[in-house]
Amino acid sequence: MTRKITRRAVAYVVVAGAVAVKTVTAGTSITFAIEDFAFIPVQLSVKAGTKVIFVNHDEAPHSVVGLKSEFRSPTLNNGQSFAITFDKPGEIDYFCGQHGNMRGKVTVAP
Ligand SMILES: [Cu+2]
Repeated sequence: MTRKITRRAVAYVVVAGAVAVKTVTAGTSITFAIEDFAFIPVQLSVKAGTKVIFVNHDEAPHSVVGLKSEFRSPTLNNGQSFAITFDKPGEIDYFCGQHGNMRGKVTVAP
């Protein structure tokens, strides 16, 4: 007897250790948490045109800065958010302006 498995999800999350990769479809938005001095998920693959919203859940202030100065958020205090739409395909590494060891990466697919 065979069993057919149908996957209908348009978004999926793969968690391997501390790395979570999330893929979302175009024209949508996705919210990221900044929590315990980390970006969650730390890696993201999106279709071009996806809006990404970063929300700081920590008491400490954080920010989101493109490694090659692609973008820079203002300082985000607890509960504040920053939204950016990724239109151009490519890989964007980013970090926290207050804590340089906080890193994340977005891959933008065409
Ligand atoms: Cu930070």
